[in-house]
Amino acid sequence: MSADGTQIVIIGAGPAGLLLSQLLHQAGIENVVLEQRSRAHVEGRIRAGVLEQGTVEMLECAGVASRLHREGLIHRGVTLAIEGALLEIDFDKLGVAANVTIYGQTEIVKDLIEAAAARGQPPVFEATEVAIHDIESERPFVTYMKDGAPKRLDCEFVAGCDGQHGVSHTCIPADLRRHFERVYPFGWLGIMADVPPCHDEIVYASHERGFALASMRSLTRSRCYIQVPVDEKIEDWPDERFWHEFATRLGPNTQRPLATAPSIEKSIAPLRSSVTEPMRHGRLFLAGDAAHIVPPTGAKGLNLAVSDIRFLSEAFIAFYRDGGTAALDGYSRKALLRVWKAERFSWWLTTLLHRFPDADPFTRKMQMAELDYLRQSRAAQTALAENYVGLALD
Ligand code: FAS
Ligand code: PHB
Repeated sequence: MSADGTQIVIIGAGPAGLLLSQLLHQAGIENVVLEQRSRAHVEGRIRAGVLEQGTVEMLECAGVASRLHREGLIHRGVTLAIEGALLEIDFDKLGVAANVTIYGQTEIVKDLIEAAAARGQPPVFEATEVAIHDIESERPFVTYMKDGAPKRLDCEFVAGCDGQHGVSHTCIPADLRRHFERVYPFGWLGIMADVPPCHDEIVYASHERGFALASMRSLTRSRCYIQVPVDEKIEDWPDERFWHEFATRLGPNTQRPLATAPSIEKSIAPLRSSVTEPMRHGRLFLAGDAAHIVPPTGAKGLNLAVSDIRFLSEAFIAFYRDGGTAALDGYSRKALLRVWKAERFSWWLTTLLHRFPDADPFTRKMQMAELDYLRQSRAAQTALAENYVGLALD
C-alpha cells in the first residue's frame, strides 16, 4: 500500500468538499479531496439552483464567482400561487435587504473543479472503498482504492463532506450519535426543459391536487416540479401528463403562458428532514448533507452546506494560523444552531404548501388559515422572506 501525507483529507467532491478545498488552498493549508464517482458523474448531477447572498459571498471569497455573476439571475422576491391566486413576496417592499441568485449547483461544482484543476490539485475521482481510521488520535488516516491499488493518506484532520449516503457520519460512535428525522409521505417529480420561465420569479404553488414549483436555470431553461406520491414511477409520467398537471396546479395567472417542450431530464426525489448530531468527533468534522438533509422546498440544502463550510474553513484556518482550537471545538454547536433554523423553515414551508394524503379536516383547515394569514399579514410575509434569503449569520 502506497502511503502519502497531507494536512486535511476531504471526503466528497460535492459543493461542500470542493469549496472547503479551495478555501483551505487559498489559506496555504494542504488538502486532498477523495471522490468515489467520476468527474463526468459529479459534473452531470442536477440539484439545487437558488443561492442565498451569503453563499454568493463565499463563492466570491473562493475566487470562483465570475461566471456566476455573468450568468446568474438576481431575484428580489418569490411568488406563491395559492389555488392559482398569486401572492408576491417582495423582499424590497418588506424591508428585507437581500436577494437570491438563480445559478445551478451543477455550474458551481464545475467552476470549483475547474479552479482545483487550474491549481494542479483536482479531486482524486473514482476513489472507492474510502475508510477513515484513528479519528480519536492526533494522526488519523484514510485508506481507499484507486485504479485497483490500495492507497493510504496520513493527515491531521478529516472533513466528511460525502453527503447523505457517505461513510463519514457512520464514524461518529453510535452511543454518541443522535439522529433526528422526519420522512414526508410524498416526493418531487422534477423535469428540466428548454423553455422560457412562465414567471420572472420562482413560483411555489399550493393547489388541492398538490404542490408545484416553477423554477429556472436561465431565461431559456426551466426547472419544474410537482408533488407526487412517494412510490410514484417516472414511467407513469410522460411529458404531456406532467405539463398538464403542472399547468393545472400553477393556475392561469403567471406573467406568461406556460411554454412546454420535451424534458431533457426527469427524476423523482424523496422528501426528508434529518440531522445527525454532533457534527464533530475527534479529528473528524462533518459538513453539508453528510450531517443534515432538508426538503428542497426552502431551497436550503446547498446554502446550508456552504454555511457549514464558512464556519469549518474559518476554524481550520484559525488552528493553522495560531494553534487555536476554540473555533474547532465550537464548530458543531455553531453550525447546528443555523442548521436547525433552516430545518424549521424548510419543514414549515413543506407542511404549508403540500397536500398530506392522511391529513384530517382540521389539519387541512389549519393549512388554509395559515395561507390566508400569510396572504394578509406583512409580518408573516417578512418572516418568510428573511428565512428565504438566508438568516443573518449569528
Ligand atoms: P453532495 O451529496 O452534493 O456531495 C457529496 C459527494 O460525496 C458526492 O459527490 C458523492 O459521490 C461523494 N461521496 C459519497 N460517499 C462517498 C464515499 N464513501 N467516498 C468518497 N466520496 C463519496 N437542494 C435545493 O436547494 N434544491 C434542489 O432542488 C435540490 N435538489 C436535490 C436533489 C437531490 C436528488 C439531492 C440528493 C439533493 C438536492 N438538493 C437540493 C440538496 C442538495 O443541493 C444538497 O444539499 C447538496 O448537494 C449538499 O452538498 P454536499 O454536502 O457537498 O453533498
Ligand atoms: C430549483 O431551481 O431546482 C429549486 C428552486 C427552489 C427550490 C427547490 C429547487 O425550493
